[in-house]
Amino acid sequence: MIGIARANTNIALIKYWGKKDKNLFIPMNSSLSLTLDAFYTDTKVTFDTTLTKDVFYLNGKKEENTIKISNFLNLFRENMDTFYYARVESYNFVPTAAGLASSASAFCALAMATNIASGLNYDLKTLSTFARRGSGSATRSIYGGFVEWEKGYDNQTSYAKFIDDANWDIGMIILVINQNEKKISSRVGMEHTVTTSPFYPQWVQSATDDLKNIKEAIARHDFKTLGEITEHNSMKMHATTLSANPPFTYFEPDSLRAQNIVRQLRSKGYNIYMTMDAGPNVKILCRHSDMQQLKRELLQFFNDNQIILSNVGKGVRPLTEETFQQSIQNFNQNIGE
Ligand code: 2P0
Repeated sequence: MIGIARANTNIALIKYWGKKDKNLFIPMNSSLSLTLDAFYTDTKVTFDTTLTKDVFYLNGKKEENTIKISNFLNLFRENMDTFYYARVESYNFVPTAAGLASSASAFCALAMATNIASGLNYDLKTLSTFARRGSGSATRSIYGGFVEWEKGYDNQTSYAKFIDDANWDIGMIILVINQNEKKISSRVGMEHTVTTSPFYPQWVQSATDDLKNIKEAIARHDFKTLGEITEHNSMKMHATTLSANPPFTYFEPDSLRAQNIVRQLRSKGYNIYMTMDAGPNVKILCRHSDMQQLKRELLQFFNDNQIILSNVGKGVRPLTEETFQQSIQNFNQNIGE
């Protein structure tokens, strides 16, 4: 009746941008991501016969609104013989300064913890279809390294596929531009784009071609092509927001400044490429062996706390009670600093 899990977050290199089915979270196009080691969520789920409603503690604090969590738990409860309410305790190790969304790691960790607590014990492929229904990007946090989310056409066929462990000198640097909450959530932004941008059909076609080409580049460990496709795909996604009606953008003045710095460093010979999501931060895909030197270069333009280095992360995994308790201690110590 107890399950504990850790899931890392992921950054899409081929973006998920648009839903075909809003209820089932079936995307318009398949996507591909890199799982990151630096950010993760630890979650414990306890089904408890003494509870009269679901309770949710986030980072040690009781949350009043449990609707999203309860709806998600119901997906599992529909398949259980007996209905139990649950206590969900979740810790997000996504530095507050990072300004990154944590829904990918959050729903993936919740999916695995609930899977264990319920005794349903679905395999990873099926588990990814559950994670998907919390948040689309959570589908891909099931595995480590490079992961594809195969768009599929119904609940069973839209799932995560492991592509490659990315163990060939790959790293990512997150440049924190702004940690404020984004004005237009990705959920709202993508729907507005699907319904109003005349470029949207081209996006779907182009992302499909990019996915095929990036998988070939990954298979032959061709970092340059991997990076070029990543950067171009991100810019194309952002071009659909500028062509929506009314238009909008996630770029901020400092995002453009960061983009120019990336181009400048590239012209100095660094093998680096950028990608951006539904927010102002810029993520740099780089060689792992260049990360420290790149950090020194970036410190000329950014503060130390704006530069986060990340290794490649692992897939979702169970945690012991002991590790979970240690994790809470670490969390509380970091808050106290
Ligand atoms: C991605 N993003 O592939 C894309 C690129 C943002 C830009 O997935 O509505 O929080 O919960 O399925 O997963 C962020 O959107 O959206 C996202 P929902 P989600 O990473």
